[in-house]
Amino acid sequence: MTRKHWVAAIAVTLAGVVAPLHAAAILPAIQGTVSQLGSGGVSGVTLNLYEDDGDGIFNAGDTMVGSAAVSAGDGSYMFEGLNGTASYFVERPAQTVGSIFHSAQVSSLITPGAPNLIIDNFDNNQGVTADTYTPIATSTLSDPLAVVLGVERDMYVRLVSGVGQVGLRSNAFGVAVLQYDTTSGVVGHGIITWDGVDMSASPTPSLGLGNLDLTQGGLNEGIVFNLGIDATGAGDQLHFRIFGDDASVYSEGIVTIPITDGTASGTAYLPFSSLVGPVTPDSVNAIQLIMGDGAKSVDAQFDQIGALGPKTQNFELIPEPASLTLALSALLGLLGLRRKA
Ligand SMILES: [Ca+2]
Ligand SMILES: [Ca+2]
Ligand SMILES: [Ca+2]
Repeated sequence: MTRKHWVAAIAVTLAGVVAPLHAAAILPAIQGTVSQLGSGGVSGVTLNLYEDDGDGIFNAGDTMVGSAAVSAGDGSYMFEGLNGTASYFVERPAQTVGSIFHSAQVSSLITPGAPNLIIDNFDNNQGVTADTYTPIATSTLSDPLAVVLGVERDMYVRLVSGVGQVGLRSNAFGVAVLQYDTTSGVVGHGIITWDGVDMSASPTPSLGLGNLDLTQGGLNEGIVFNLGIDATGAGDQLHFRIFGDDASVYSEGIVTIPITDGTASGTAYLPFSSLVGPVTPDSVNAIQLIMGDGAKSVDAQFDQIGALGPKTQNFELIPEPASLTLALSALLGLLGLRRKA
């Protein structure tokens, strides 16, 4: 084994060190730990965050975001409240730590708004329309090839008042979004349910998600929505519900839909800590998204919905060549002794 291989082997082992748990981050977030070969977390290390200019490469076009972070006593750091549609690099600039100089290290491209667990990305065709003559309409679609939690998406729409239509359509124009709209003067109500394969779009969900852990063992701390509504729907809210072992008991969080040109170009985050009710996100058997109460002539779009947590980026301080040679000499010396034994 060459010297280089020894260094690689040691680095791989230490990269498996898990970052300590923190208080819930303001999502989207990037967190991690700065550690050193042979010891634990290192405090006082400066880290910079750069937003990529869109080429995916760390270069002069990228913009430093905010002020630098400094690793805490346990070596941890965090950048939070980031832009969910942007991608970033974390740079540990060249600096002297203790009495040892370390040249710069830069992370790979990180997209902190990307979900770890996708509930739905609405990339298959499904649609349902209620009108004055048929005020309630439903649709249920099982699709093992689609990215839909529990394989099946159930749609329910109801025309509450007015003369016209209420519709829910997924991937209607060859664009992988969910479209919710009501015609002029119509108040409507829409419910999307993910409750496993029950072939029923009843507003009362079945409980078929198999005690799903939306947190993925603590990795995720909330739900990310990519969505938007046009100005006539200003103030319209989305209700997100999770159910456990009882179809009449849920926890709920409310998201105000960002105003866009009506496309899903906005983002919103719902921390699990803001859900109100007895159902916890680590054991979920049904999920519902409820929209449309109140506003008239709504034109809203929803893109990917999923669970996310802070992305982790750890740094390991590697000794510079002068001190590296010393460390390797010591290691190879040990190896030599072992071989003789
Ligand atoms: Ca760049
Ligand atoms: Ca279902
Ligand atoms: Ca159902």
